[in-house]
Amino acid sequence: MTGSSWRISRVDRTRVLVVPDLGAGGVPAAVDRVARTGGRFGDGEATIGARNGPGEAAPAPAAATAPAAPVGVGLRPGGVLPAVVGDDVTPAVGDRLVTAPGHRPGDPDRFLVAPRTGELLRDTVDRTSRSQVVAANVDVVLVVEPLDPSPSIGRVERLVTLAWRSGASPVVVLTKTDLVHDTAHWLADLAAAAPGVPVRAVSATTGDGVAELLRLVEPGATLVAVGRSGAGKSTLVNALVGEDVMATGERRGDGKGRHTTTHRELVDLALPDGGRAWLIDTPGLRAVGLVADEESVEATFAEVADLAAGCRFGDCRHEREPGCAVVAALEEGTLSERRYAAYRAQLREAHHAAVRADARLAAAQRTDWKRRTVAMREHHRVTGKGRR
Ligand SMILES: Nc1nc2c(ncn2[C@@H]2O[C@H](COP(=O)(O)OP(=O)(O)OP(=O)(O)O)[C@@H](O)[C@H]2O)c(=O)[nH]1
Ligand SMILES: [Mg+2]
Ligand SMILES: [Zn+2]
Repeated sequence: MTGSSWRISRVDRTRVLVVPDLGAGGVPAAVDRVARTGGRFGDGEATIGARNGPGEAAPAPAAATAPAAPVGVGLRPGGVLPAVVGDDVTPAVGDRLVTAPGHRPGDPDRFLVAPRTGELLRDTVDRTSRSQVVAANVDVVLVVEPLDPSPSIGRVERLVTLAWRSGASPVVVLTKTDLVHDTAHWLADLAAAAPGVPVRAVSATTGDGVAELLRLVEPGATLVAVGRSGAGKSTLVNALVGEDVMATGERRGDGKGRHTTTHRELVDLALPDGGRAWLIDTPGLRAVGLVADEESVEATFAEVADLAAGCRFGDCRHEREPGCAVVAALEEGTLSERRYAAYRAQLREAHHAAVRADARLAAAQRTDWKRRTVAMREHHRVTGKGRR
């Protein structure tokens, strides 16, 4: 007998809402194996998937199963849940929870967070705290950017880097094609700003391009929509799902105003071929603080990284070094000044983020050391040791 697998669909202050998981094939997932150690099964390992153990009956296809109502699971003090492996974790939307065989719903201690395959991170405004997990276990990041008002190529480049960093694949989705005349040139510009990344244009109003986008989705996949407020993320989620599952905002000409979506939410997505997938809607990002590394920046600027391979010096900074292939391309005009500047800016930011992360780590270690020193003094006071 196996336990079951769940996904976190929403995180509230004191609890998370969980829904039954769909495995790799988009069918309900069971926990293949949970190794028990002593009375707790937190020390062992769990593998999760739609695959069945030997001799087990195949689960019913998800298409035949109505999406079950979410179940509330209380959080532990500090807003954490126990993990399958290691310390308690702060849960994120998209996290997989596993339950042991014989689990009774409503028994919170029986839910354990499975190891994440990836995290979509954003930098927090408060730079002393760590970066925030926007979503966990994501396969595809939909970088949603409106065609009206005009797209910001820089914002798309930053979100694409964020996506690469998460271990997921980005897809750029240009929304509101019904409001503009010329989509073709934007499609070309954005394709050049994200080499190797699919770029699609849709209108949720007319339904244009929605079916084509849906066809890209693989059964069992987890998608997350990110982008500025008013980009049309929730409207796109509703168009893909074919039902108004998320509230959408009033359109304002200036694109400003209050954020409509205020929480992250995972919804069930029925695919045309009968499979199912997951879709996470998120609140609009005010500014995109890059939590990036050099590799994810170089994935976004793949053509610049290719050029850099031709520089005379391996540690070329592409400034004034002789034999620099990047500067040569700039002079020839095959690389644009804008693209070059954006590449340099992202690299700089990735470097600063790394330095900040190191500083945070050092600060955390100092705090821990202080705590232990205080605890040690307390101990001495109580036992009288070392106080003569
Ligand atoms: N004409 C047109 N309007 C659209 C389209 N998609 C979205 N909108 C409008 O744009 C406005 C913002 O859409 P939302 O889906 O709420 O935007 P959002 O990205 O979810 O915004 P936040 O939740 O604040 O982050 C709404 O008034 C939508 O009706 C589209 O394809 N065409
Ligand atoms: Mg929204
Ligand atoms: Zn160079």
